Amino acid sequence: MHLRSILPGFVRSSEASRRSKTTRLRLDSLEGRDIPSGGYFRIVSYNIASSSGAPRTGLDTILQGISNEHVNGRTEQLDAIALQEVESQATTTQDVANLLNAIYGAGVYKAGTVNGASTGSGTQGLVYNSQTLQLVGTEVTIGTATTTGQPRQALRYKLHPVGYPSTADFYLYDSHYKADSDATSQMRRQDEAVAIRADSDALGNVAILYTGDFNSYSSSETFYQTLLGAGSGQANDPVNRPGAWHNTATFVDIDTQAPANTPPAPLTGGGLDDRFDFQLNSGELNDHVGLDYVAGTYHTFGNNGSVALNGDINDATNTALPDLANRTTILDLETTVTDHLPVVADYRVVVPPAVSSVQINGGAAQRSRVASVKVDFTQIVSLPATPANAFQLIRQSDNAVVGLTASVMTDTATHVTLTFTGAVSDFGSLQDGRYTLTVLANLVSNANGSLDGNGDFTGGDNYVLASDASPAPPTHIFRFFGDLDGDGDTDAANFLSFRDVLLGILPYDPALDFDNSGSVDAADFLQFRNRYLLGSI
Ligand SMILES: [Ca+2]
Ligand SMILES: [Ca+2]
Ligand SMILES: [Ca+2]
Ligand SMILES: [Ca+2]
Repeated sequence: MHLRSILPGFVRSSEASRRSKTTRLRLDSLEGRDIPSGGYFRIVSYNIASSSGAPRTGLDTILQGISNEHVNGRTEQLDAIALQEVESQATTTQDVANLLNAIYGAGVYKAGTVNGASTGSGTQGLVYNSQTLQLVGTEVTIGTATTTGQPRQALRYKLHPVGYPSTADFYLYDSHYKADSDATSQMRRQDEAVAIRADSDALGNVAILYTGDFNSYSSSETFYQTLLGAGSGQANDPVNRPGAWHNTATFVDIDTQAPANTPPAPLTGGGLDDRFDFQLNSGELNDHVGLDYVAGTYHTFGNNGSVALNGDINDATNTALPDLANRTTILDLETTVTDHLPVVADYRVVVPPAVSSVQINGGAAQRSRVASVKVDFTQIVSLPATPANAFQLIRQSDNAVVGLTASVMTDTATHVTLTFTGAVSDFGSLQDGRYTLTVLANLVSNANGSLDGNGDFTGGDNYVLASDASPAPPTHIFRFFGDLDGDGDTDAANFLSFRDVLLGILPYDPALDFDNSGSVDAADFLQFRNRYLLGSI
């Protein structure tokens, strides 16, 4: 039939609007979430025995090796180094930052500023990657340095992972406990542990790392048990192998001192027989929220247990660091740079799953027939047995609930395509109207937590996409039959397109096939006319 016989005077054509029918593709996506790469942090505790000044030659090669080592399959440029036995922050600690900056770029690594009081062997210090960590607030000294009690003040830092909310912040204590195994020295270690726990318990339930040279001989020592004692600052030992560590073959794989039998003076020799160096953590580093310890990553750099008790770390039997081309250079340097080995562990900010994008109609601009909504998640997620139950699509004008069918596709993340059935749909399309999509946080989760709907890195809140009342630009979910260009109206330009399809000038367009019959015909035209006369939603 001829169009004009259906509705004389209907045609309001112009060549300009005719040209405007160009098909466009549009991806309706959320604003990008600025997630720093990986969210991983590699932290080292290292006594560099340099309290008289500059670090010894080769420390930079060891630190670079720590960054280059694959741990759980990942390399990670060092994020923080808790140093012991530095002269001062302005000298030795800054020297270490400078060594790293010579490798990784000027200004990348920064040093702390506060020196702890000391009765000998210098103070501790912190070097951190300023691109990944910020030092927050004041650096705090803990305890009093005396010749009868705690010999050196501990240092406490608060660090903020760059790009993440403050819920990922953590505290780092850096200690150099009293050395030696006699009863008095043990009591002096306990003095420091008591001071640290008084301070850390007062912080409340926060993420804490207790790092340093603990000079410990056995897990039964009072000071170690004080650190592991109940309370909000309670420490966990990721190694969790209690026993008499000193000079015991079964613990050689976790020993950190001394890496050489006959090192250059004044370094301590005697070979590998002590577990002196630690990174203990609080429960908040194991709670799947904010920053967490990455299980299985805690290790002594260069020691995988292949060196015999009291051996040298560069012994020919050592099989550690197989992925490093300069492994023998590094193992040699570990016998001359200092008399301790670095203790390394990886941490990561736990990012709960979120919605990365929503595609309406596969990204097509048209809102004439809206037959699918695809929800892309940032990660693989668990959904209910009936996945559609995790989604709600509601028409705003009357709160009518759309019947949903969900088809789930999984690759490196979960993708759910929703299609429509029931009373609020017409032949597989949403009915006319504006809609609100909700993804229910309590039904979408994985090991990183439940859905983070608003993208603030804290899970447990629904994702809500409510179509704007005004259609320009129409990035949200609405349907108005005939709106082939998705601008919220069915207007003259849309009519020209419809007419050309109806007359066969343009090929069949399923977006204009109201009843999904396979043809665009008079029945579809009547539906089109109704919307054209209304104009817009
Ligand atoms: Ca945590
Ligand atoms: Ca959230
Ligand atoms: Ca339109
Ligand atoms: Ca039809």
